Amino acid sequence: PFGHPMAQRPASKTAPKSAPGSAPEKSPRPAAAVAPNSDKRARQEEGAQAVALAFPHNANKAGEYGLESGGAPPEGRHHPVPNDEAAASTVTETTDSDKLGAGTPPRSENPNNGPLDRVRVDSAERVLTTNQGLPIADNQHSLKAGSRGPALLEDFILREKISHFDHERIPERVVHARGSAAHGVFVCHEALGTLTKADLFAEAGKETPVFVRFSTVAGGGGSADTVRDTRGFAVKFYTEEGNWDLVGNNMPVFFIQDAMKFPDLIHSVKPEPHNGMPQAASAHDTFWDFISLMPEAVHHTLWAMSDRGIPRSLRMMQGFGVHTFRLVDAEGASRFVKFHWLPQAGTHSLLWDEAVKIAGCDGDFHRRDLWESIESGLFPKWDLALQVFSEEEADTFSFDVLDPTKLIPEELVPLRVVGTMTLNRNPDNFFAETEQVAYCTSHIVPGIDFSNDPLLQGRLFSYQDTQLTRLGGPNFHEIPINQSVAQVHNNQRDGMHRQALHRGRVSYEPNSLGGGCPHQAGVAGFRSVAEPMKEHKVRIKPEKFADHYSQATLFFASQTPLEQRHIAAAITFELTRVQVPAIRQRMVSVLRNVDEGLAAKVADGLGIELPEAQPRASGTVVVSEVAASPALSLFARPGDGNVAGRRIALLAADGSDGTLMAAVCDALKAAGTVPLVLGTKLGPISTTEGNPLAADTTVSAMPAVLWDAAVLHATAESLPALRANGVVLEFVRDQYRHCKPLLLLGEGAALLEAAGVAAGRSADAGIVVANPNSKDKRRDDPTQAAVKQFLAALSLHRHFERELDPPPV
Ligand code: HDE
Repeated sequence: PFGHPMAQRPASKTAPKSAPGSAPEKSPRPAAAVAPNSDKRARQEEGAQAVALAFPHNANKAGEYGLESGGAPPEGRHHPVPNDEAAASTVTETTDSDKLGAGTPPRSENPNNGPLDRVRVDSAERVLTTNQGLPIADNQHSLKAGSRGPALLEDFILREKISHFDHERIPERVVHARGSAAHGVFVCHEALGTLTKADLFAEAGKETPVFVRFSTVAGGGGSADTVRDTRGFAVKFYTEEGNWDLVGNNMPVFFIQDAMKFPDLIHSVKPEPHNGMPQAASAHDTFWDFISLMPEAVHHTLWAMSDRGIPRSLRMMQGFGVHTFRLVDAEGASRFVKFHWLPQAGTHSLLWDEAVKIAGCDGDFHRRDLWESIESGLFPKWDLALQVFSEEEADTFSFDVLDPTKLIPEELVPLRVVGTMTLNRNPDNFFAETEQVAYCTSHIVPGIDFSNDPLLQGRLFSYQDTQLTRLGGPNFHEIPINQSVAQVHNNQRDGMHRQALHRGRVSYEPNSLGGGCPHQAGVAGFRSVAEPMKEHKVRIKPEKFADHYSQATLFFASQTPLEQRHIAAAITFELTRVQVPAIRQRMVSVLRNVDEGLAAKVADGLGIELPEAQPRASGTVVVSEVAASPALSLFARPGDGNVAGRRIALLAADGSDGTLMAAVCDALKAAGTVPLVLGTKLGPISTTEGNPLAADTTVSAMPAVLWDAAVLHATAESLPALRANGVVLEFVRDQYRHCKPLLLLGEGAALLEAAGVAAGRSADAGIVVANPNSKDKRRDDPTQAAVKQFLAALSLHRHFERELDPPPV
């Protein structure tokens, strides 16, 4: 009688399907109650007595004591209840109605854990109602004493509507408030049973639904997407054994080593409390004051000041679990692991000048890019890679794997790709899904476990705690986006907004009256790795945590010269914004321990002498195992070079060559890019040859920063007007300055020159010149060849060989 819970579960019932358009079929009602309630009452009492008798004592007790038995908990004792009445809440349970349904629910089922379809609402062909279902006759007027009279308190319809509106907002996330999310699927490539018993890695081809939210950290919910910041990369896997949340970032390390410092860090970067400025920016005194006093933060700070802090697209970011976790196999043996997400589109970034301008003209740049790429079927994909290593290996590293300010160079532990995640569906509703999703690092599944990283340990408390305020109570797991697809059965009850109607009278364990259910799973359930501990209870860090610089040095040394220049420029910019000279000075003294060249460059930009280097917390200078790790450069992962979805501006003005433009446009479309005609105003553009062109948008509405590349086309007829238009010249200058591919058609080169790009400069591989003579009748072939070359240049993303500081335009 004490079988496995799965054995007792009936085959799940599917709701009867009704033909589209027809009224939903009613579920069959049971025949009228055959016995009077007194018979049922008797059966309930008999059943309760029988099931209680099956538990003469608590057979699990003996297994609760002593280390050995405590390590392998017994499965909870359980027994089937003899009849429906025995576990019923009420003997009138089978009374049915449109509201109650057909009586007893399927035994052992929690109907909340179904697909989201059960809560999706479509109001087509429906009248407007109040929240109580009352049809509303008039949605235009409040109830008044006469057409010119005062509104009446009686107007419950107005009050319900306004009152709901008044409470539409919930507290935004204290960090990561600004985010964008999508649904998708994770597919496992190979069975990983030898490493982990996690259900989502059980077999090749296994699919697990996911919901992924990307975010910035510092800004409020309405802040711009392209600010310099770390990006959140949070993945909720809806596995068959419960939800697993991998709540990571787009950088593999973090600012601090202990959760105790997180509120300090966040208070320092948030708008300063006296004047509420600046929004979504670290370029201010309090941030750098804190960072320069916390040398362990310098490694992450370099990542944030690198181009990783201004990604081109959420689709083009790596993701990292940051902390060391554990993989646990069926025997309970565990290995350490770091999680990595590798974007198939490669890692690409914006330029700072571009990021700043985009923030002004499209604050939703990343959100829009993610939405549009999914809507157009260009589904973003990431490979999941693992770095798996033993505790013995970990002991040999120069750093502590529990220190979240350290990464594991791929030279020490290579990446192993184990699956692919595809984001293929935008949410139905931003608030219900993206805003209400609640990620918690404590949402874990059997086969994965935590390490003792002190930052992770603090997070295990924080996320659950923050949802209580943000989502209004302890039942946030019942919000549809947060519900697991695995069955949820426990004895937690009540609280704000409880959805589930728990049947029966048992809400405690052990019990005999519910047949012992829900019962503990024993070794089949989640068990923490039994790690031996014999330590003092202390507030202290391990010694290896005291090395704050070796990996910052490694990171900087692993960047290309271009990336190093960008890091120096970003730090110089941010410190220039800092008002207190001593803070600038202190930060440069930190940088001296990272890289003398970097410190000197920043000091020069700030116009200060090099200060003394900071004293080190560790007596010895730790040197990283590897002098440079090329994988740490953004250029290490150019991606698959796919140009599909890239936005290309075709600059046109009265007098353009319509035939040529149409041919180029067709060729670009054939490659999957999105070419649009960019005019100086909307409306038809007359052409010298071919049909008039219709401008899709204008240079003022969509400035250069919103395009991946441009086709600069001019004819003798159109050139004078284009050359005389400052907005057009600014467009051309920015395209050039931001190192984007340019296709010069006809007199395009003259336009480039008018924008201030000297002829000699326009020779890099990103500037493709075609068809210098627009009267050349054999131009088709050269044009097609040029388009091909232009697309190849586009697949490289940017042409940084052009970049100079200060820029020539
Ligand atoms: Fe978070 N973090 N965090 N964090 N974090 C939150 O949780 C916190 C840390 C990260 O899209 C909050 O639900 C503490 C590291 C992401 O909804 C909060 C500490 C990493 C998201 C919180 C950290 C992250 C959050 C705010 C140090 C990368 C957005 C709202 C001990 C590995 C998730 C919320 C989403 C959100 C606390 C450090 C990533 C307050 C205390 C390290 C991606 O609970």
